[in-house]
Amino acid sequence: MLTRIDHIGIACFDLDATVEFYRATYGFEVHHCEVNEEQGVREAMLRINGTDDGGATYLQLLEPIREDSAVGKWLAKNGEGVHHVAFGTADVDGDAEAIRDKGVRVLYEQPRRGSMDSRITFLHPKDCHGVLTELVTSAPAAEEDAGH
Ligand code: V0V
Ligand code: CO
Repeated sequence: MLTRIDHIGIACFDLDATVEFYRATYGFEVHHCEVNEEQGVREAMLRINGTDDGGATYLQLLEPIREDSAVGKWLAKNGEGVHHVAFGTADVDGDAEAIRDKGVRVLYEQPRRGSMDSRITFLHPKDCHGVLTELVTSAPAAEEDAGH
């Protein structure tokens, strides 16, 4: 079950400048920063608020590290802006399967590694009324699942 918004992914050309904009304008601080080689991004998570399932809601600022990455291609075509919306779930595997059964293209056969050791998958934007949609199980929720 999708229970919350985990993050909004925002594509930018210059991560440091964009981080500074969010800090100076709204007071949002960087909670976590990493390079995800597989996804071709350098990213910063700005934590907006915690949630009662141990997760949180973030803004995810994304700078491509390769022109041919998903974010690099998107930026070249569209410029900076909102790139994807991510819903949080305790069970990304089950929810992805259920959504696939409804005829929506799930881009990965198995969830892959996301920010902060989360497990993520994506739904094709053309099947979601133009919105690239991500499903996320955060690391604490993933550990609880494994313990059950
Ligand atoms: C592409 N399209 C989009 C879109 N990206 N529409 C809405 N939002 C987006 N972000 C549209 C595009 O305008 C085209 O429509 C069509 O889809 C095909 O796009 P394309 O430019 O030919 O590109 P493709 O097909 O090579 O790739 C598109 C997909 C790709 C969605 C398949 O971007 C992908 O695999 N994305 C998932 C991975 C990802 O985005 N990683 C970066 C975030 P027209 O022009 O034909 O009408 S990593 C992340 O979020 C992490 C690590 C995390 O949260 O932890
Ligand atoms: Co994301």
